[in-house]
Amino acid sequence: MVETTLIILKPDAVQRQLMGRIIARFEDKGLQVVGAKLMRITEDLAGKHYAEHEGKPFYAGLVKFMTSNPVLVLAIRGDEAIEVCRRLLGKTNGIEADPGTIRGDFGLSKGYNLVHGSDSAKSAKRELELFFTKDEIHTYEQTVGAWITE
Ligand code: YYY
Ligand code: MG
Repeated sequence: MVETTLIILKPDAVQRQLMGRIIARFEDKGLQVVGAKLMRITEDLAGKHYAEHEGKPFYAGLVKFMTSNPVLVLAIRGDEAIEVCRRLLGKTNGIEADPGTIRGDFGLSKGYNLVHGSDSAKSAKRELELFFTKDEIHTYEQTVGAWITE
């Protein structure tokens, strides 16, 4: 099923100039970028986005990190995009993430782990609505798509 998911290239990815290489991972896989925005996340938005983690020991540091510098927010579309993107990201902790994944290839940290990806259809819908208006998500035909999914 074709899905759209929210990906955030976190402040460490922007600072480390890894944006192009990380976007290439999704494009190489055959997924389509349908929304993109460089922005500064406010404390309010970070709180809404990470509401499920409120009260956990890492929460304050996480909000501080996510609001500390600009991020690149992406809407990514494709067949089973939510699950496929989560697998492309790898495990939360860069030390445990498999080589070949974004977190496994570029980081050694749990907190500074470069990318966020929605973890379910429900999360994807909620998070896309937090970061994008409807007219910021672009549907466009990609003719090469016929050669990626049968
Ligand atoms: O979905 P994912 O990003 O892989 O992990 P979550 O468990 O949802 O945690 C969100 C975010 O919080 C994670 O990407 C890094 C940070 N974090 C942390 O700093 N320390 C932890 N013990 C757990 C998560
Ligand atoms: Mg999560």
